[in-house]
Formats: sequence, structure tokens, C-alpha cells
Amino acid sequence: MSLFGQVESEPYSWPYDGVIDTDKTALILIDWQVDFCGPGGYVDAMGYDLNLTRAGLEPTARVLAAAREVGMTVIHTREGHRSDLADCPPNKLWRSARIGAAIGDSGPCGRILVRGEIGWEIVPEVAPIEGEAIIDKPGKGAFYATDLDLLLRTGGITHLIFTGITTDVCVHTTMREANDRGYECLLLTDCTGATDTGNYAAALKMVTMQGGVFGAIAESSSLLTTLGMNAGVNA
Ligand code: C5J
Repeated sequence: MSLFGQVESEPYSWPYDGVIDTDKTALILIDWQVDFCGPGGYVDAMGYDLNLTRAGLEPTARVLAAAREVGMTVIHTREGHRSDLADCPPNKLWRSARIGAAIGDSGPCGRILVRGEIGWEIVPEVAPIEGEAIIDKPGKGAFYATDLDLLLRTGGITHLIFTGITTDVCVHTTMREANDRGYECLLLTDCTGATDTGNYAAALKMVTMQGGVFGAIAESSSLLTTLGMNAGVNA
């Protein structure tokens, strides 16, 4: 077990109940997939600016390295569907077709949001290594139709630090799901991105309302300082 201090964060210093205990804390990396931040993937096919979803990649890679160094549990998630799309609700499919990037259609990175395709892979900058769990999810929230809660509870994890994309969709949905289950959550503001800057800012603000309705937010440099790592030196 390694104990660290509190993170300078908003609207309260995180975690609420003392200090970071690496045995009880997991770093969650949400959907850092080619489909959401790579050329030719789903977000690209929808016509959104990839610079916005890629913005958090470098800081996330630094945090990932730090988490591995201090022995924190690391969990990755991937959004994707079975190749026959049997786990894709018809309304989700219909909406994706509406914007010209239908789930299951072939594109430069293979079939959009289908498991096993190039677009579904996690990008190399933050790729999982042996021993790190990967949660494959059909929905936006990582708790829905997965064993994430079971893995966390079995592992004694009570505190979650979030990075990933997109801030306003899968990251927010998962953070809300986690918060309702009693996990103490921190979202790293420079380790996440959305397809719209207004939504990004709003999603961060929402976390901080009502005294921290879903937890707290902080820059990754605050976390790295707490973990005893100088953000600049580890860059
Ligand atoms: C979206 C996600 N935006 N990973 N998925 O459809 O946020």
C-alpha cells in the first residue's frame, strides 16, 4: 500500500475522505480508441475536429505512466459492438446512420464501432499492458452490461480517477454511474476532451455543482504533484 496526499481540486480537495491510497484507487481510461480520436474513425467520419478529442492524450499518457509507477490499478474501456450488431440498440444504429457514420458500416479503419476492427483499438499512446483490465461495453456508461463494478468491488477499489473521451458522453455517463454506486470520483480536466468545446466546459462545470455532485475535477499536474512526480520532469 502507498499513501499520498490530497489532490488540489474543485470544488473540494480530493478525495473527500483523506488521502490517495493506491490499493483503493483505480485510474480509468475511457474509450481512447481510434474510433474516437484517430483519423478515419467514427468521430472523424461524423465530421468532428479530432484535435479536440486528441487534446488529452499526452497528459493522459503521463498520468498512466505515473499510475503504473505507483502501482495503482489501471482499467481501460472500449465502446464497441458484436459483428452482427446484436448488442446495438436499433435507435443507436439509426442515429449513427442519420449523421452519415452508421455503426457497422465499413470505413478507412474497418467497420465503425465494431469489436476487433482497427477503429475499435486503443491508440498506442495509452495502450493497455499485461495485467490491466479492459472493459468492453456496448453503451456509453462502462457499468452498463459489463463486469466493471464486480472487478472494482472484488479488488477493493473505492476511488476512481477518470481520463478519456468524450467528456460529455462516455466519460460523464460512466462517472455518474460510478458516483451513484458510491465510488469517490475525480475527473482530470486536461486528460479528457469532447467534440464540442462548449459541451466540454459544461460537462466539467456540472461535476462541480452542488458541492461536487459527481465528485471533483483537477488538472493532471495536481495529481502528479500529489503522487510526488513533477509534471514537467515526467513529461
Ligand atoms: C460517444 C464516447 N461519444 N466514447 N462515445 O459516442 O464518448
